[in-house]
Amino acid sequence: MNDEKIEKVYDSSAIQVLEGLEAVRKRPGMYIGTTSSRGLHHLVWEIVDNAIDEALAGYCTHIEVTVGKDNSITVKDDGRGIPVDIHPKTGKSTVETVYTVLHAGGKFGGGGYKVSGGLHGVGASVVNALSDWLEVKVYKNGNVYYQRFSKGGHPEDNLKIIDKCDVNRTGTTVHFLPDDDIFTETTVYDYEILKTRLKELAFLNKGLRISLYDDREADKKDSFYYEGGIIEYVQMLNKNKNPIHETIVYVDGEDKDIKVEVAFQYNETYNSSIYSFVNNITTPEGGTHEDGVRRALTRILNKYATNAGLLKEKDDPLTGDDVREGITMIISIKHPNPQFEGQTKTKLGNSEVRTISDKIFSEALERFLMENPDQAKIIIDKSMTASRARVAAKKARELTRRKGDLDITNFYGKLSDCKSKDATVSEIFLVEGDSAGGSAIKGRDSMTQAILPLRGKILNVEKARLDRALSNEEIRTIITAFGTGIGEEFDLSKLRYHKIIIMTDADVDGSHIRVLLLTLFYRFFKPIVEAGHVYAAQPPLYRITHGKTRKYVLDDAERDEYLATLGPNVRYEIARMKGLGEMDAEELNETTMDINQRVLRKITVEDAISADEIFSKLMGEEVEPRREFIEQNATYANLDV
Ligand code: 1YM
Repeated sequence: MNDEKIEKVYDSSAIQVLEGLEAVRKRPGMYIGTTSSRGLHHLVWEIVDNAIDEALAGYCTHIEVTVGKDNSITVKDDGRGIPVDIHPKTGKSTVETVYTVLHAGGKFGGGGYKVSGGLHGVGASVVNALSDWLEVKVYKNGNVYYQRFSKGGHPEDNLKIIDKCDVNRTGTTVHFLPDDDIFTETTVYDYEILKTRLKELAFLNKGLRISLYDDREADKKDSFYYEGGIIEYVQMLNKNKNPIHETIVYVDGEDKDIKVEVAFQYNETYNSSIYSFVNNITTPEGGTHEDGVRRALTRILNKYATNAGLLKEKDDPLTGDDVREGITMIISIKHPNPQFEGQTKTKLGNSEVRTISDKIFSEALERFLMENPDQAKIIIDKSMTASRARVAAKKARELTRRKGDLDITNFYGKLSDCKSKDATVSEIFLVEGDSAGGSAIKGRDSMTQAILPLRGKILNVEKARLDRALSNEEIRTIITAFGTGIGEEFDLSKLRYHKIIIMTDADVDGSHIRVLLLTLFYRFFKPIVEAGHVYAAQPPLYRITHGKTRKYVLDDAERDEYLATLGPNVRYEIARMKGLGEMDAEELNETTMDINQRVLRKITVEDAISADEIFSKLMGEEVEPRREFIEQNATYANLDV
């Protein structure tokens, strides 16, 4: 009785704090975006961000992340340790304040800005709110300080000294278990997701060691340390792309508290792979940091080429596309107050950054070109070849655009279009082989389903420039059918089918064709993939017949699951399905095309850098990386990143 009264009287501030965390538990999506697997991993990034900030401040050299047997997460750093003194505003230790007050992050403690932080950079208290329990240990002043919170961030006790340690030892260790009342979909951590991002963070923060351990599996660990930072990042990305000059150009500068780092190197391919980051967060939509660097690249290469007499007066100036052909570039800036805009809030808006990144990059680039005339010439030659090819491609493109020049009879002979002109309900099936194509035409719903049988080989566009791609019959047909145009004229709103469905056999040839098509889409129609219009049909592997019922299942697991539901006395028959070409129209419709029964797999590009790496590995010149990849990913499932 008495106890209860005391608590109510003097602990009202604590109650307010807990209400704050309660709000996070009520609407977790507001704070971490989603409670799916992505949200679960987001908890790790929030804690790692605080350790990265400590590294950026110059105090932390090693961050260790461990996945526990119970899928708990431990993040450990060797920084200064979160301050343990009483915080003037809350009357609690700073540790407790950081872990129980919403948005506590950089507002507390002295000086230094918080530069890292994800899209929902909301900090440690949110992780605490969404955890079953969370423990913080701080090594500082020769003491080990400890505090534990449970069920949504309730402190079990005050911050206490539990042990002594070497006076020179400092750091913070946070251990937490995500709450399965919140993460109802999954509480299992994916090692590969953690590994990919931690590796990226190590590339972006040179000299910082980041280690990952997995207690769920013996000897599973990785450690990342890049002395050269983004230089080594470019080196890795270009590994399978045959660089055409020796030096990876590196630029590092700072102006008005904004740090700009750029690294690039040209390779033999015809693609441009430019990846930009702000405060360690990827900015796939680009923004002012990218604009400044691109602008400077075009201007300086034109200036140098003209002065060096490589580009003559009669020549067209090099365009942005020309100078970006075959470039691999990382742009990483650190900004104390970034403003994000764009559809997915991943585009940097701060206008002052355009001038700053232009200035820092152009001065360094000019110096590099002056000091390395041999490499400068290689780069200018590459851009000038691109320029000539662009003119040729324009002519070829006009062929696909101007109906008069396209072999219409041939085109319509190939495409069996659907009757509907409403793109949102229209689908196009790209079908491997003529005989499957024939069955698909008979088995389709002609109102909404168009069929394009693919006869010839699809050209590998990883090894061909736009002009050559456009001379390929199959590719021209696909472009014409899609309706969007290509290159500078590409217009997503003109897409004639909102579902593009790749229908190939479940064998090696089938996956080869699928990879070729995906490479084509990824390199030439990326927005179509990004907008989620591309699917892979999944023909079933088995047909199970019992009585009058026919059931199609995708794989062994689904077969076993279904058979288990039949009971012991049911007589059934299992047939392994043939290739697409051997199915008749009815079978094909029933199993792969009927919108009420079929299973489609959406192809997404979650992570452009991984996709780029995978395509260059799979489709590039080098045979060894391709063999390695195929051996490691025999089922190809991983490409659906
Ligand atoms: C495993 C997670 O949180 N490390 C960490 C956090 C902080 C500091 C050091 C720190 C910051 C400052 C001064 C400062 C934080 N401190 C605060 C706050 N690792 C992890 N390491 N001294 C230590 O920013 O001035 C928030 S995070 F607010 F207390 F300063």
